[in-house]
Amino acid sequence: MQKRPSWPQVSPLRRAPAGGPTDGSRKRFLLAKVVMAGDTCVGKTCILSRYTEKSLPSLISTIGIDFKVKTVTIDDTTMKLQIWDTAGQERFHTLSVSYFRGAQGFVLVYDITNPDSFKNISTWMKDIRQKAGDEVEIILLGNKCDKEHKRVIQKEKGERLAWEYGIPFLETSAKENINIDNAFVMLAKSILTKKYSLISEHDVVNLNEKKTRTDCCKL
Ligand SMILES: Nc1nc2c(ncn2[C@@H]2O[C@H](COP(=O)(O)OP(=O)(O)OP(=O)(O)O)[C@@H](O)[C@H]2O)c(=O)[nH]1
Ligand SMILES: [Mg+2]
Repeated sequence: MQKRPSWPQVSPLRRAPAGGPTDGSRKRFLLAKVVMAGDTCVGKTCILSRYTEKSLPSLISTIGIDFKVKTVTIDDTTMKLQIWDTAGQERFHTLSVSYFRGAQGFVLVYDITNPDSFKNISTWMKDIRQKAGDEVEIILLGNKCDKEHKRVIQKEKGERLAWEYGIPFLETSAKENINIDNAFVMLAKSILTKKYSLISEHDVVNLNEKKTRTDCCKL
């Protein structure tokens, strides 16, 4: 049986460097859990690999689960994205959705040349809502936009579906490196914006906590 990987050795609580910045500004560090979701073969692993390693992986369908860590800086906040790459094959479905819990963001992918992968987006959305709640940030990606000659899902259909769900949408190509960085930066910004109220004044943030001030902070 496939052994679950352990969580990466990064604490959800991150502190600004000792002494802090000398210009009076406060640097912030956040850790966010992001999950790649969507049918098998839509290109989740290729998208993640293109983003984190600037290359495509040797081609093998994901077995079980894997993760990568990528740091992204947005304004004065450094975000460490812990990105989980789930397997889209039906036989891994239970395992894959079990990793949805506790995520702050999802990259939900279909393949513009595969109508079933587009149809199944509604099922993935239900899984996300059920396991991760209504407050998570999601971006919808129509991948393989380099394969225009094989396109069956028009861009407008993807845009309309995303609009119905109230989430952002991009067409991407992991192969041609189109909109890959954009997608993750957009998602990271949405996570940051949503959680912004938790951050003010503090340089220690746990995105999973409802409050950031503890009793020891009271005068
Ligand atoms: N033309 C083209 N092919 C792509 C692109 N992204 C992925 N592929 C191809 O699609 C196939 C599946 O890619 P994967 O990244 O393994 O798909 P996956 O969604 O991770 O699949 P599972 O791990 O089984 O869930 C591979 O043959 C890739 O080369 C893309 O942007 N354009
Ligand atoms: Mg994969």
